Amino acid sequence: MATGRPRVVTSRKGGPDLGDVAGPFLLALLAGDEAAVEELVSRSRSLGADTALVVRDLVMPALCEVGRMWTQGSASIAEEHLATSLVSRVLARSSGCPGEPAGVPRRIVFACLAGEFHDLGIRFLADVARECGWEAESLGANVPREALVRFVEQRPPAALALSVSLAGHLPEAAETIAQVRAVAPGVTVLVGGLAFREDPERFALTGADAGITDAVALRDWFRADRKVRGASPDGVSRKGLPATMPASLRRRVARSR
Ligand code: B12
Repeated sequence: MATGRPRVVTSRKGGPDLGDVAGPFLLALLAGDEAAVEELVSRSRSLGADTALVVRDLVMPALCEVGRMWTQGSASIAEEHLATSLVSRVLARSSGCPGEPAGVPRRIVFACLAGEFHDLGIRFLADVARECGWEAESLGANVPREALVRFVEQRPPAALALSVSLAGHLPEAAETIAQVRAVAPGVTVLVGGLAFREDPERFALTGADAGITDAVALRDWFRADRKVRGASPDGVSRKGLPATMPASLRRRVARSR
């Protein structure tokens, strides 16, 4: 396994306080009450929360609680599945408009490694990326290593974001990242997921460029990247494309990264 130290980006406090919404949100989720879940998410948005904050302060605590109830036998697998699919549907419907990119839009690919079925995190993170003006592609759960490496080689993104929930998948993460580096050395590799939230020291086992703890930390990483690469004051991007060019045209011209 690689032992390089990735930069670790953690979540900062701040933003609207969703404390009053969190309890009702969990209850609505457990009851499978989609209308109530939807109403609570839109209430959070009207308080000023973006997708990153909704995920960190509403969805994560609720799903952790569902997981705890599941392991204690007070929620069934069916109730866990109901909560997972409900929250995923509501968030997909309610996520904010794609943000304006700084110059040429950058592309990020999200994936879960072979054997990893916890893909809910990357579904939400793809929405966070779009709100931050990135082009996001999500390959979903259980992506075979060979297929992932070939995909990145053929269509190298600016960033590859790998999600690891189970610590047993860390060797697979390290091997995948090593192979990605061999075929696409310019790609920035990010890792995150429950395995690292349990023990941030594990970031160092992967060989990634950055370890990112949650949705808000990822949003902040995008913001920092934007500052570094923002369009120049005359509105001409680093690749010489006018920042005002329509997004669809810009995408066609600058397809690769
Ligand atoms: C839903 C769920 C499932 C669903 C997943 C559905 C889906 N499509 O994702 C299903 C039913 C498939 C499932 C299966 C299993 N699960 Co499960 N599951 C959960 C549960 C309840 C919620 C997970 C979740 O979605 N959380 C919400 C998301 C948003 O959080 P997240 O994934 O961590 O992502 C956030 C951050 O980590 C971060 N992030 C994540 N990835 C990345 C990547 C990058 C690049 C970045 C920057 C950030 C980032 O950002 C996200 C948003 O903030 C948890 C309970 C818990 N405490 O987490 C158990 C849990 C994770 N599961 C567990 C287990 C054991 C299993 C099974 C082995 C059960 C079994 N016996 O079959 C299988 C394993 C399947 C596999 N091989 O992957 C354990 C793991 C224990 C451990 N510490 O290893 C948990 C903790 C339950 C428990 N308490 O025992 N599970």
